[in-house]
Amino acid sequence: MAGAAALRRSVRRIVRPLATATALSRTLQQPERLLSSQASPEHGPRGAVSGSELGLYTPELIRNFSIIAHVDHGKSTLADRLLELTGTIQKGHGQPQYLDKLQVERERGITVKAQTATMFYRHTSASHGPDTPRYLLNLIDTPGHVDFSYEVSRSLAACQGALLVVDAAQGVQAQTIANFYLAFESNLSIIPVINKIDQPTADPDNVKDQLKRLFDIDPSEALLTSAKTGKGLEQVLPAVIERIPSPPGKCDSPVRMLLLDSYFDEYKGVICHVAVVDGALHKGDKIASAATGHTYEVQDVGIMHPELTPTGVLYTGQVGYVISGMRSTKEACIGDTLHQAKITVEPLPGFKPAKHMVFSGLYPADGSDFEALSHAIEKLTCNDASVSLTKETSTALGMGFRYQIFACELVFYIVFTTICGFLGLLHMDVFHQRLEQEYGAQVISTIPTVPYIFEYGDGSKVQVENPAALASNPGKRVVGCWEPTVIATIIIPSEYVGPVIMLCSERRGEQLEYTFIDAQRALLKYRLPLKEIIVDFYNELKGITSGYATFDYEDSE
Ligand SMILES: Nc1nc2c(ncn2[C@@H]2O[C@H](COP(=O)(O)OP(=O)(O)OP(=O)(O)O)[C@@H](O)[C@H]2O)c(=O)[nH]1
Ligand SMILES: [Mg+2]
Repeated sequence: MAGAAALRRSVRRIVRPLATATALSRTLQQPERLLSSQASPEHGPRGAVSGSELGLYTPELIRNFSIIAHVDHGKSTLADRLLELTGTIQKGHGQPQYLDKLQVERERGITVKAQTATMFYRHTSASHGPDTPRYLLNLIDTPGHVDFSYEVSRSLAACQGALLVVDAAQGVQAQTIANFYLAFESNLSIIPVINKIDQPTADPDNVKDQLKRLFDIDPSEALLTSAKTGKGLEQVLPAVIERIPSPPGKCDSPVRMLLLDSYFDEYKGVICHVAVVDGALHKGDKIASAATGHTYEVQDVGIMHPELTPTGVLYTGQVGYVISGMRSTKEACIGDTLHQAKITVEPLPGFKPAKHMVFSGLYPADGSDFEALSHAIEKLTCNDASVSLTKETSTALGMGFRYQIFACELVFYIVFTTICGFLGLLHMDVFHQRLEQEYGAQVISTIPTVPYIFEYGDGSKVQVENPAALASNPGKRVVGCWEPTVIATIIIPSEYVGPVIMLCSERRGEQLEYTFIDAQRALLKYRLPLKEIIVDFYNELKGITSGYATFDYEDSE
């Protein structure tokens, strides 16, 4: 963990000057319809927003922010309240955690996919008098579970700030730390929000101490809220406007945008989520992909308000969607730079590719259904690009994808297996559930394995996910073998430290850190072989700590 001095140096708490004179004068030109939309939500569900209205929101009047936290600390509920407060959705309409749209999210009560929503908000500050400026705010609700931290890091690339939500009763947990550092390393302005203050066991002062001790966050910066009762919520959006910088970017340059996410819609085709960094994107424009060089014509463009809302244009600093006739999500490389066709632009930094931690073979529950399963897997991976697919064949008997070959009067079964790489066990579980619910495919999967790397005497290396894939007689000597390891962060009440240290030692763990984050709770960091944690480590950890442990891990490379 970075030292307090480094943190102090780097944790930026940017208190933005209120809107500049230019921004204010532009705001005053806004039509009355726009100025009044907060009170009477004409930008309600599916409320139309025209391109000329959008054009009034210059970068000084835009704020892009994510909501990040440990699992269940109330991110999606807070997002609901902010959407209601701005009239983007109607209070009491729709389901709680509105942005959790997948069936699997609703059933499990967790977010697995980051979701963007654009809101319009009039900032009523005493310094503005009656001429209160309106702002365009892009909120990204992110998942809290460790398996989906890739979603968080992608979301943060479209933001200049983040609301770091912490449960007032549970305090800082393992993913609070992981997500804080993701935001911190992306140089975002971080606004701490201590949520669930309505709970009888809430102890906001203790949480403030933890934030100070762990992240050097000044206690006076923390906002105290209850997303359930609505208490304290009125401070959130003013803080977003005042403390988060507006997006940088050149309005008069050719369009350049970052491709954040994509999914396939049966009727509309591939829908890309983009953050416009420079210039403006209009319907009918010709754009090109920096990764593939392919060119496309923009057929539809708009914002998520909170559903797809066509505007015909997106301006510098805005986040929205583009439909451009891509036939498959494979053409929409996440992290790619899309830009005006026929010109050369500097590609944006993009993202590190998702790292697959767990591999498992998928078989149809009904052995004859392999084609349907193959089709379902292909379709689902169009909407979850973080799953890797490898087709494997072997001549063992099995229930997998089978074809009969008659030769020399013997019957061989060739087993066709789809080996899928997942970001973690929950990701694997969610993928299975989505296959079943969205595509009606019943699957059986093999016990998850991790990839091993073997090095031969001639210097060549091979990575295998399945021991059977390693040639038994390769004709050269194996001189080295590596297994993947992770850095695990565990937060536990101090009385459980002994059993947890014992568990980590049994699992071949190497202790890296042991500190106390307050009088009652300890933080342990271990380097652990990935193989030791993928099947039952978390269950055992929960068992020996009466459910109190929180656990997060990241690839140790
Ligand atoms: N008492 C109380 N409960 C809350 C509050 N905010 C959220 N909750 C509850 O906490 C639970 C989790 O809320 P979510 O909004 O789904 O949490 P989340 O952080 O989005 O969860 P993930 O996306 O799965 O990480 C739900 O049962 C909410 O009703 C609050 O301020 N007070
Ligand atoms: Mg959520």
